[in-house]
Amino acid sequence: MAARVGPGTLELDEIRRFPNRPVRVNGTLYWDVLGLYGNVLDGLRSAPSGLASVGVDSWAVDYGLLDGNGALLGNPVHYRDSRTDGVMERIRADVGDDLLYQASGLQFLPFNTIYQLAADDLSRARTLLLIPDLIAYWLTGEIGAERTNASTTGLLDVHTGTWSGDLVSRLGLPASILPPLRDPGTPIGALRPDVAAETGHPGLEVVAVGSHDTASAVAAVPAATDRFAYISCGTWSLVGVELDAPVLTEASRKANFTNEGGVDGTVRYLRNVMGLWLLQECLRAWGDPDLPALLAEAARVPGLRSLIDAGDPGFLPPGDMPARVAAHCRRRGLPAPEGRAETVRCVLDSLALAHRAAIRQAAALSGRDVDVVHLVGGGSRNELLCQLTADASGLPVVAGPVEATALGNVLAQARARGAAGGLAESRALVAATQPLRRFVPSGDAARWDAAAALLAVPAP
Ligand code: LRH
Repeated sequence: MAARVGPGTLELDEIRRFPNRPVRVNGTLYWDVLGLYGNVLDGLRSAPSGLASVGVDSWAVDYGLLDGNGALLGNPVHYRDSRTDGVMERIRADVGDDLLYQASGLQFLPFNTIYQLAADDLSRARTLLLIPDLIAYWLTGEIGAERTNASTTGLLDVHTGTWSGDLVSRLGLPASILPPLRDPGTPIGALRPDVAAETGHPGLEVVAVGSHDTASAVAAVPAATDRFAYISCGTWSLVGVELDAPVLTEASRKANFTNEGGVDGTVRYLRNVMGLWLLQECLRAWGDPDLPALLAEAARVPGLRSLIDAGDPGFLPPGDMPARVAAHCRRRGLPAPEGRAETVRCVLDSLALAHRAAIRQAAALSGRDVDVVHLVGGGSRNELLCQLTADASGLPVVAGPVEATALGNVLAQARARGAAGGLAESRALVAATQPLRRFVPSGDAARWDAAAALLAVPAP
């Protein structure tokens, strides 16, 4: 994305879009990280000249390891790979939930970096770089760990914002592989001369942004006050509130809420909800049918009939999602969806219910009042999901911007150059310049309450 940012101006121009397809090799699921980097270079090559700076963000938790010469050791493994099966349970039993949560503030997800590292061979590793830091390293030659993304590893101390020596030693990890931390808005370095020559951007500076995509997305939520919940909705739905301080209570730990780092030292207090992954995997299983037509059909199907608990870890790995959705319904004694439209409706109703639960719990556990839900990211294009989320939560949903992550990324760069104001001003700029849609609850609260009560009982 190329952007133009200034007083009253915030424009994005899509330069290059490419798929990010995991590849299974010898039973392990990898990211094609060189393919991604090649596309980044192609994107830069197609970008207009005269850019002020560039920032890198990506999904969280995954990493590459470098050897002593700075070469990549093996291909980064996908967080949905099965190598972490059982690892989190073992570490939780060894170290204790209380210590893990009090130190890192992170929700328990089996793919958090700490559990991946425990399943990895670190014998030749000299440096650990999360994916955006790896791309920034290849672009500039500079090593570092951007803080918002580092907060998703499980190794960052939620109180100090520095690597937790305590956790690192308890887990027997080599502290020396953890790079120096850096904040969004700080310069990383200029493009390496060979990269500059190859892409045609001599001297272009790479600036640290909220390199966790969700941190950038939340920074671009067009909220006018602090009484908002957000749903950063794409492959995942990241649902929560923005706070000044972490919530580390036992109730919060048991509800599996996370305290991730946001830009400007804010806390992203949220839960990972399975998200549109459920739908994406259905579409993949069906050979990628026309989505708008399918959503229109799903909107006409009777709602709240077939329901799943979108938080069930059984939905994490790839593979035949329609069958897993149907089996889950049957286990609950609910009618299994028949056909594609019913399956899509089941997924979206269930996601809306998971959104509702996370919004209400985030508000209750943090004490933050919420009077509006901002749904940003690709999912904000899905009108049916936006309406169902308004209906389920009983709150107005403001949908958009679709490209919240890219906007948060460029706003962090603009702020570093004095071309944009602080978080509140940046949000006002997003609200004033980006197309947004408002969905109001349709007043069917009793049906949603009944459905929520039904799902509150765990599936057998
Ligand atoms: C969303 C996201 C999310 C993480 C997951 C691994 O893209 O970064 O915040 O939990 O990917």
